[in-house]
Amino acid sequence: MVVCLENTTWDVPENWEEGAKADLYELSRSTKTLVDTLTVRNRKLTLQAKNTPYVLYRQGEKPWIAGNFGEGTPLENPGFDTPDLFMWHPKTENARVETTISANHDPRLTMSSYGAGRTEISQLMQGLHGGTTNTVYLFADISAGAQMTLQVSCVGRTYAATQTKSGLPSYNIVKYAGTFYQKIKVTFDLPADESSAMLTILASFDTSGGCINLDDVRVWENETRSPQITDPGREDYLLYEDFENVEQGYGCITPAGNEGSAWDFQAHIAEKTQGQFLDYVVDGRHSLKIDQGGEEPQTLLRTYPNSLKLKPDTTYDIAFGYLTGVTGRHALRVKTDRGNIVYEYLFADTGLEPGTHSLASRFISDTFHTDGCDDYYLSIDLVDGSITAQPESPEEGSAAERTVLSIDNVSIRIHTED
Ligand SMILES: [Ca+2]
Ligand SMILES: [Ca+2]
Repeated sequence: MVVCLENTTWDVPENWEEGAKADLYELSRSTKTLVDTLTVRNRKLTLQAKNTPYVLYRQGEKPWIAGNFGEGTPLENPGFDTPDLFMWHPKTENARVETTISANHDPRLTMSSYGAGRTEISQLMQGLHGGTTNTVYLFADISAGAQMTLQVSCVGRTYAATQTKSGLPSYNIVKYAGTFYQKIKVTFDLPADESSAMLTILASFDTSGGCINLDDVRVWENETRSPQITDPGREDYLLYEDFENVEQGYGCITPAGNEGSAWDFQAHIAEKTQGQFLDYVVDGRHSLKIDQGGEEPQTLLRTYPNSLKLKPDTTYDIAFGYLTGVTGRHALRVKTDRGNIVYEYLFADTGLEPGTHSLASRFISDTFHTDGCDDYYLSIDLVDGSITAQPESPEEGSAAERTVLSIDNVSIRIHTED
């Protein structure tokens, strides 16, 4: 690509003979347009000034044009790579919807307003598989004064998630580490005879106006079906995660970003497969495994207000399963940033599963009561990084293999007296 500021002469590759022709294409956001054919003179090509990006091909070569964004997925243009938004059917009321370019040169969608207003885009997700559970998610940076709803409608049932500005930087995935982009997701069930569902993204702005930048709308078919907190009979649940069907990230729990990074190299979704010598799965096929996790006491993983919001002065039931080969290194806590800890469980060595090389699983059910705060979160903390699995025991696996923590089946629900 060449940006011409004035008449510019360029040397051509050695295998371009005198008199060879080159097609000059002008570039725009979405296409390349043939505007001239140039001739090699004295091993050089000269372009006329126009302060425009161009690309040159040998005459007759077909230019490669990126297009059909989203091909093979249920959505067209899900990353807003082309400025055309006709496939998203935009509607606006005293607001704007357009594609803009981020500081990292990534096209994204921007919804904005100078005062009270609303806007929405919608697209039919097609080619879905009937009888499956799917998750649609995106990443959005929502300003004060703005509110965003992600909504899926399918055969008379509507699934929705609404969010406002995030007060915490996110370390959910590397691309958005340290920014205020938050993941917003909706999980929905598709009836057996359906292959499509309507996705709508709505933004509304109060009288102060505001702005929402969003990108990377993704649709992901779950491998199995995890219980959802929206399921009938689970109305008391605020959180449930079995890590069996997790889109990009770690589900309801995200890295706390202490090092200013996404920290994802120290946690991952562990999988149990046939023939494994040892595995780190607590229950089912997948669990969240946390490797050694540094030296200093710190919060390694936590929930965010968009995945868990607890009320003051309320009793909750908490349950989780885990395995570890070390006692006193990690804790699960429910707390606030001001150090108000209303629940703490210190993980303890679960020992080996008899007859195997894998650590045994332990399941905990407990109750806690919140006090006057409204910013509680669930966290996995490194309590004492100097504690490792001891003694070194080859027949039980090395200390490093056992200085780990896997968690699973994490749930919080409002306590009811039986
Ligand atoms: Ca994009
Ligand atoms: Ca699991």
